[in-house]
Amino acid sequence: MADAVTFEELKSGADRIFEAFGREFKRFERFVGDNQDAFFVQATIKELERDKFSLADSESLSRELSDLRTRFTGKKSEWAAAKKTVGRMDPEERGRAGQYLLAIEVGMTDRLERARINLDKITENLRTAREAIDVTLPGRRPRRGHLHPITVVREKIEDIFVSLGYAIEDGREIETDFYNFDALNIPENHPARASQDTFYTSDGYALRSQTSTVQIHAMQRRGAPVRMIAPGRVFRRDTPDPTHNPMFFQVEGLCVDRGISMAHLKGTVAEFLRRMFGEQTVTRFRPSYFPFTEPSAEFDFSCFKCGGAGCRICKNSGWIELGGSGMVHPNVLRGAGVDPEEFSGFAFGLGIDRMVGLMYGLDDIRLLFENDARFLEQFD
Ligand code: FA5
Repeated sequence: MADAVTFEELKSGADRIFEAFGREFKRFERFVGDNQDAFFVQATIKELERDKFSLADSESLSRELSDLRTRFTGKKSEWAAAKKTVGRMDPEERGRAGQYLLAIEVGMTDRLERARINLDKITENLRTAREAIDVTLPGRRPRRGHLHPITVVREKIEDIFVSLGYAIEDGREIETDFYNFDALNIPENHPARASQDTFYTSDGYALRSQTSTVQIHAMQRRGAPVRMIAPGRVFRRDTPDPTHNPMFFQVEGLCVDRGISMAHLKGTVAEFLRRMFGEQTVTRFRPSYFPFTEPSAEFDFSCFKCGGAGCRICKNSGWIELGGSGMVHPNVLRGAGVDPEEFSGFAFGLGIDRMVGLMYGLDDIRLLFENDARFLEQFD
């Protein structure tokens, strides 16, 4: 059995704890007040506002107050230990000791509780004040977004072709080798696969390297005749530079019907470019090669800036290269279920990003995908 404790010993221990409490509680004293009194809370808030006391201050004080309560009156506190010593006192002293301790304890808990209630009210008030809306203030104007320049140009292209009677097809960005290459007359080991090398998934799919894949889907689904354009994202293993991105946008066009000839192709592309860049625009075709068209041609248009005289945009040539085109190869028609004896068609494809670059005078198309608001906001 531990040594007996005298009343004097217990009293001096309790007094010491109470004094320590008094020192630490000093900073909360101003919150004690009379907890029934709303005026006290309002007056204290006014006073606190003068001291630039914020909601965050009030919240952190509440936490500190709760810590103080635990430290001084909690189960593991020195105070709780002191109370236990009453049991080790002479039974005759216990009553006096109990009363003494109770008086001090009430002195602590009563002040802690009043300060807590008032601090809670103050926190609540400050929170309401912060969330209050001053209806007399002018409204904050919402910032309106705007379309990305690629979307603006894509929509313009779509409008023109819709007015020429074309449907708009949504392609898929992940394709099988069949749609990306085989169906476009690019068998395995054909050198054209290398120039359009793309990204592959581990389970045999590829990110499409051109929108020409949609030609096949469109013919398989709609049969012939068909007239459609397919704008969309394509991917290539190209190293980024001012005119190349590994991800960019193309628009594919396809027209299949009875008796379609190269003349229809030239007329359609020329009309599209006139509507896009103005009546005076001249188009030219140069022989080229694509595995899925025969004959094939690349097309250029007269520079919209200098009208063909030569300038920085057209690199003094007077012409701007835009895309590839040709008559759909009979193998492609056949592979997509269209009889090449009955139908013929033309197709063309162009890159939107470079067109946007030319139209907006960008010297680097990589800027289009850097997501820098300072750059994009210029196209509002
Ligand atoms: C093609 O992709 C063919 N599918 C076009 C076609 C369609 C021919 C239908 C015949 C019939 P080409 O690889 O040349 O062609 O690409 C077309 C356009 O995409 C280019 O003129 C260029 O504007 C754009 N382009 C190509 N690579 C990039 C790149 N890395 N970054 C940005 N634009 C690119």
